[in-house]
Amino acid sequence: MRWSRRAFLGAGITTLSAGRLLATAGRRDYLLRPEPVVAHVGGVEQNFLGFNRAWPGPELRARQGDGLHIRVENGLQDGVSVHWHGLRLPNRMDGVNVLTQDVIPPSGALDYRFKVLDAGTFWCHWRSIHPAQQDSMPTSCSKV
Ligand SMILES: [Cu+2]
Repeated sequence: MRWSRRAFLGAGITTLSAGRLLATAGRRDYLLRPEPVVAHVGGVEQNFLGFNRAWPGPELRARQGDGLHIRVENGLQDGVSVHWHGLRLPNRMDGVNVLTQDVIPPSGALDYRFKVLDAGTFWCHWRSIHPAQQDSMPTSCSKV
């Protein structure tokens, strides 16, 4: 099922703020918007690949056994996907563009849905269709 923004909100899920946890027992819903971010690290202004206007990106929390639903809205001018590191999840949700999924086109969205099988701290990052952009800017996103 493809979710439009209207349908997503109409389903009774209210976005409190971008990237903030929307609590429902046994299910965690998040909204991520990949975007370039300028941040200061060690007093130096640098370009990063962030989420929701932040670097590092928001912490996504879930309990082992929870279902995670992460809607990714692409506001970039390029296709994008989100790659999850260390999480056991369906291959089609792994976010390696072209290899395990198609990119999310500009202005498009994709719902990543998977069950959290493992406890721990993991990270994710967005992948652009332009490898040079990925290589030049650190990315972030985390889940505990
Ligand atoms: Cu990766």
